Amino acid sequence: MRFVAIMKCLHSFMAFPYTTVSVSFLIRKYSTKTELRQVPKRYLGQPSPFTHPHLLKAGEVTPGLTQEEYALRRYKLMSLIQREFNALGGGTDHAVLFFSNPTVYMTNDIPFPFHQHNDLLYMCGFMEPDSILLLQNKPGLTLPSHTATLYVQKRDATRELWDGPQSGTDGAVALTGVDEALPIEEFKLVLPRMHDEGVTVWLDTTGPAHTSLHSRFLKPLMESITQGKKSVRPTQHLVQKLRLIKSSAEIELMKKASHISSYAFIQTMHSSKAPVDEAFIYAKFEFECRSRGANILAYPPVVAGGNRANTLHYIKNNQIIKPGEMVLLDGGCEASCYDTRRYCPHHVGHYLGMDVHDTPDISRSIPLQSGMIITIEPGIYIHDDDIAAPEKFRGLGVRIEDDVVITEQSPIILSAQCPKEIYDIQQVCGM
Ligand SMILES: [Mn+2]
Repeated sequence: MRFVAIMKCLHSFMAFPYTTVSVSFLIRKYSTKTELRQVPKRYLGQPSPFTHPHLLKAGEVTPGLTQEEYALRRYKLMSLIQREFNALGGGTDHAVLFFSNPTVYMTNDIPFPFHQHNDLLYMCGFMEPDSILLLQNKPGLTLPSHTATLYVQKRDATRELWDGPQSGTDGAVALTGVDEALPIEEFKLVLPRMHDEGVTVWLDTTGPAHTSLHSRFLKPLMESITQGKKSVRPTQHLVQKLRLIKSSAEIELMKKASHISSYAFIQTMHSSKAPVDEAFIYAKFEFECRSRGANILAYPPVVAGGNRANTLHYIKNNQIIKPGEMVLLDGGCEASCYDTRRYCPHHVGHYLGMDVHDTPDISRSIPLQSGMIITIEPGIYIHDDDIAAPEKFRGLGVRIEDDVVITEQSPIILSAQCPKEIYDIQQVCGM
């Protein structure tokens, strides 16, 4: 049995310690100072430097990413907003909103593991559901000077009994370094301010991330905005512009993640001998990733033996791989294909980051820039009933994905350690 290794799950491995690059000098330059508050000495709704010192250093919000880094992201967003708004003209009051994801339930009251909305996560690192991040200009001051307020769930003993500790307002503000954290119920108090003439509301206009928060808070706001002819502007293209270019700290995270996933591929190849159940390879790959510090596989991997590799989203992973068959192992999932060439129904690359298909609205035709991470993933897919193809190639699907950091000098190939040459794969598989 041969394996074709495809790496594309780097975004999901974000929870491990590593060296961070300080950007505090930039913060001082922009005078967006963050004063380090004492994180409460108790469990929060997410790892903190107090409870998880093996994951986070003091001042880090999420592993490897400091309060300064998050503050700089917000500063850069407000700068982009200011620039865009100057070009359009208009008032001076701005409110920028980011909604969390809701908890999604598998059945009745059993929740799936919570995944935060990536834009809110990118802007402040807060990982609890039912929360809102509000950025607004300071009264009388123009952007990018602003205040950041998190609206979070109030701590509730009954809820904590069932769902575990919550950060509360004190935990949220100390961990993330935003200016203020308030109970989510108080968000309704900010609505009257936004009702005032001249407030421009910025938010992701692609659809409600959180339907219940949306109907509680956003719908009345949007209705009043429409009536009052106040303006609503989209943020998604601005956030994607920021997320496109990775910081040194983000690149370090991706490097670490690559080492873990390359090692997981090698271990999985090494210990899988045909005949073998696709489920075994799935479980082995996940085990090897998670046991080395990976957080979670964000999407079900594709483990497709033989002709099943031609089903691009094959995730059933429940068939026996026979001796002599190839298997395609894909650590993530794919978006819809747009390239319709006969044997390569797939793009040859995309941006990579917090999402497998990161910053999807950014054109793939723009020049490469330092700090981008892209994939290069040539593939060939030949169905078993394709009589135009030589018989020996029918029922074969191969894709090899490399993940590449663009720098001012040579590119860094994050997936370099993953065996891809036929000889190397045969060695690892003991063939
Ligand atoms: Mn890919």
